[in-house]
Amino acid sequence: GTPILRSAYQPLAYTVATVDLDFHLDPKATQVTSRLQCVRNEDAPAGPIVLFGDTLELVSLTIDGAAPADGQLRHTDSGLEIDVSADSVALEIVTRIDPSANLTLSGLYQSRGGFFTQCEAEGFRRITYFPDRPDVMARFTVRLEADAATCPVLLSNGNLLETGALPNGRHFARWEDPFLKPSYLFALVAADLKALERKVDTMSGREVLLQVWVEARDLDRVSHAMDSLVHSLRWDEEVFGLELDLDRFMIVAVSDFNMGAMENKGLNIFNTKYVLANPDTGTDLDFENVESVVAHEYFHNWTGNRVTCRDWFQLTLKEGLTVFRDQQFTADMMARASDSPAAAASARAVTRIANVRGLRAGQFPEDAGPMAHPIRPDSYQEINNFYTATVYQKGAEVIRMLLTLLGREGFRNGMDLYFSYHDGQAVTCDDFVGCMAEANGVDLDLFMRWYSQAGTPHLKAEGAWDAAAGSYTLTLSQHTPPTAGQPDKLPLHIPVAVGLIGPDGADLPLVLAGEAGPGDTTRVLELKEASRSWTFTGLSAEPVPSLLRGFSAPVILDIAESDERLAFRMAFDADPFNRWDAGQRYMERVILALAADAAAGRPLEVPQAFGHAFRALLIDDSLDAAFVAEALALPSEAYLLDRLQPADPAPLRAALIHLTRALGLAMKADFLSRYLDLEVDGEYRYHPLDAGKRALRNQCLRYLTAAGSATAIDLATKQFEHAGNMTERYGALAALVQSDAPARVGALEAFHQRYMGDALVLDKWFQLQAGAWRWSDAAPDTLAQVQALMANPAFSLSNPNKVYALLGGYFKANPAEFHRADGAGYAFWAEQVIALDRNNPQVASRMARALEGWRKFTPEIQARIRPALEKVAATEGISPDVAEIVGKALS
Ligand code: BAL
Ligand code: ZN
Repeated sequence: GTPILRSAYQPLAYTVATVDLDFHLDPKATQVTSRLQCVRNEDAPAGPIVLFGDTLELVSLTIDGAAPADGQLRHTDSGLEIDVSADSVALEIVTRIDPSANLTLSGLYQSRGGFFTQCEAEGFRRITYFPDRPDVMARFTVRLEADAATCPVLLSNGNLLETGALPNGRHFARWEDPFLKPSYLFALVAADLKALERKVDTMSGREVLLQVWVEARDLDRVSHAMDSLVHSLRWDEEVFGLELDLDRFMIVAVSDFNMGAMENKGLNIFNTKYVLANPDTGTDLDFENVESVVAHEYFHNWTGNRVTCRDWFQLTLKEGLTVFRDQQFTADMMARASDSPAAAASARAVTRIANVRGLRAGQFPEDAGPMAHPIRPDSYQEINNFYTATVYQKGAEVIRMLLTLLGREGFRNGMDLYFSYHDGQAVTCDDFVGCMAEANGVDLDLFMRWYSQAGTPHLKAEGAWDAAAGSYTLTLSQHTPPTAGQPDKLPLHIPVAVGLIGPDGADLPLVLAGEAGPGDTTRVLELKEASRSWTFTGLSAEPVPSLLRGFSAPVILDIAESDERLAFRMAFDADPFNRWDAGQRYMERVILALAADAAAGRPLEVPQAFGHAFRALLIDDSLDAAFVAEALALPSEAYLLDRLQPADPAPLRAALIHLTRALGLAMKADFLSRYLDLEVDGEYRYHPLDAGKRALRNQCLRYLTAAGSATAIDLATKQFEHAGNMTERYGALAALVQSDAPARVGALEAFHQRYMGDALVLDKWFQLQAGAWRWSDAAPDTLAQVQALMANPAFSLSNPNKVYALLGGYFKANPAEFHRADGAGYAFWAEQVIALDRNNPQVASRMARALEGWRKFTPEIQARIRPALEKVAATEGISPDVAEIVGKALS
C-alpha cells in the first residue's frame, strides 16, 4: 500500500457545522439519510468538499436541495468530491448499507440480533459519506427507527429528545449531542437490552443518570462495572477537577467487538469481556480489567472527546494520556484499601509492576521489530495497525515521565492549561507538551524527541567509589539501537530516579557535590546528553545503587551487578518496584544461562544462591501477598525471547520448566505452608488484599504442581472442586492442565460442562488449552489440540474474543509449541490469517503480527517461517491491514 505521511497534513477546505442523521434500521438494507451543513474552512486552501466513503451504496445526493450539476460531483478512490462556491452548503445524502453482511465489525454491524457501531478510526465512512477525519468536529442529532420487538432499545450519543411508536411494529428515538465531536465518536445501538441504572450527583451538584446496558441474562454481572464507573467519575473530579458533562452516561456491552471498548461520546460501547464479571464467572484479574477499562473509556470523555486529535498520527495524544490516567486510577484504587503508608506503597508498586510487565512483554518486542515506530508515527499504511503497545503503553510512559519531571502540581497545572486552551478542539501532541512547558516555565523541546524517536533506549550505568573522599560517582550513558527506517538516534531527556543503599540495607541521603545536606533518599537525575556523571558525597561506605526506581523511564537498564548485589536488593531495596525488579533481573540471568545450557545439551542446574534469595521472599509473611506473588512470577516468555540472541523458543521453554520444577521441588514445604496459610475465608469480594492472597496461593499451587507430587495434584483437584469463585477454580484448572495427572482431563471436562452456555468463560477454557504446556517430558500435540478445539460448537472464527483466546493463545502465548520444529505451526498460522482476513482484516492483522518479529530467531527457524509469510503476502485480495504487517516483516 501507499504510506500516508504525517507531514502531508492539510486542513480540509470544507468542514461540517451540523449533522442530522436518520437511520431506518434493517438487517439487510439500512437506509441512512445524512443532512450536513458544510462550511468553508477559513484556515485552509480553497478546494472542493471532500467526503470519504467505503463500501457504500449511494442512493441520492442533493446540494442545497438540488441535484448536482454536470461535473459538480466526482467519485474518487476514497469517496466523493463536490465543487461548490458558497461559504455554507446544505447536503443531503442517502446511502444504503447491509449490516448483516458486515463481518469487519467496523461501521454498522449486527451482533446477536442487535445493531451496533464502531467508528474509530475510519468506520463512519462505512455508514455514510462524510469528511471522516478527527479534525472535523460537528454537532450531531440522530433519529433511529427499528423493529420494536427485536430492538426495543434505541440509543445514540448525548441526550434523549423523544421516542415514539410507528406503524408496522416499528418505533423511533431522537438523540442530540450538545458537544462538538468528530465522526469517530458517533455511535448507535438498537438491540434487546436491559440496563442497570444509578443516579449520582456530580461535583457541581448536577444529578446524572448512569446506565450499563446488557442482555437480560447478564444483569447479574454488571454491578462491578457500575461501581467502577462511579469510582472513575469521582476520581476524575478529585484528581483532575474534571466533571461529567452530560446528563446521562451509558455503557453498552456487545459480544462481537474488535477492541476492548470504545469511548463514543456519552455512549461507550464495550466488549462484554470488559463489562461482565461476577464471582462465579470472573477472576480477580477480570474484575481489575473491568475497572480499568471502564475508567479508561470514561476518562476519554475529557482526554480524547472534549479535546481530540487533529489527525490519527496524534493518537497517543489521547491514548497515551488516557492509559496513563487509568494506570494512576488503578494504583489509587489498589492503595485505597491499604492500612499503612508502606502497604499503600506496596499496593501501588504491584500496579506499576503489572504495567511494566506488559510493556516489556508487548512493547519492547514491537520496538525491536519491523513495526517499530515512535509514539507519534510518521507514516502508516493502515491506521488500524497503529493501535499499538507503543502508542498506548509507551505513550503512557512518556506522560508519566512528564509527571516525574514536573511534579504533581506542575503536571496538574499543565493539564488545566491544556483544557483552558483546547477544549472543543482537535489538536496535536505539540499542543499538549507545549501546555506542560508553558504552565511550568520549562523547556521541553528536547523531551519532544520521545515523540519522534522509535526504539527502546539502553541506559548504561557505571559507578565509581572513592573511599578516601567518601564519594560515589555515577555515570549514566544512553544509546538507542537503530530501528526500521531510523538508523541514527539522538540522546533523549531521561528522568532517572536514583537511590543509594548502605551496607545495612537502609537508603542513604543523597547529597550531590556542592550541595548542603541532608538530601532525600530518592532523587530524579535528568540525563539529557549521551553521557553524564553525578558525584554523591558524604558517604562512609560504598553504596549499592538502585536505579530507575519505579521504572522512571521506558528504557533497558544495563548495569553490571553481581548475583550478590541482586540478592541484596531483592532483600533490601526500599523502592518496592526495584525490589521486584532485582528479582526479575536475577531470574532472567538464571533462565538465560539455563537456556544456553539446554541449547548446548549440558545438564541444567539452578544456582543455590538464587534459590536462597527466592526463598527469602517466599517465606516472608510480612510482605504484601500481591507483591510476593509478583516477586515469585518469572519474567514473561515473550520478553525473555527478545533477550536471548538469537531467539530460540525450545531451550527457553526447557529452562523455564526446569527452573519452575526445581524451585517447586526444593521449597515444597514452604510453598505448601504458604498455600495452606493463605486461604481466604468468607464470601468472595473483589478486594486487593483478598486478590493478593488468592494470587499468591495460585502461584504456590503452580510451583507445587510443577514439581509433580501426588499431594499437589490432590490440592489442585480439591481447590478446583470446592472453589467458591472463578479465581480459585481457574487457578486450579491452570495448574492441572499442565500436569499429566488423570485429573487433568476430568477437570477440563467439568469446567466445559459447567460453563457450556457462557461465552466469556469458555474463552478462558480455550485460551488455557492453547497456551498450555506440560511440566513433564510429555510432548502434547498442542497444534492438534487447537485444531480440534476449533471444531467445538462454541468456537467461531467470526467472534474476535474466540480468535484472540484460541488462536491468539497459541500464536502469542505459547512460543515453544507454535514454533515447533516441523514448521506446522506456521502453515496453520498462514491458513488462519488468510481465512480471517476474508471477513475481518483487523482481527487477521492482529494474528498476523504474531510473526512480525521473525528475524530475531535462529537462521533455521527463520528459514521455516519465511514461506508462511510469503504465502500470506502473495495471497490475492489480502487486506491493506495484513499486507502492511507481512510486507514490513519481509522487507
Ligand atoms: N479509542 C479506542 C479504544 C480505546 O483506546 O479506548
Ligand atoms: Zn483509549
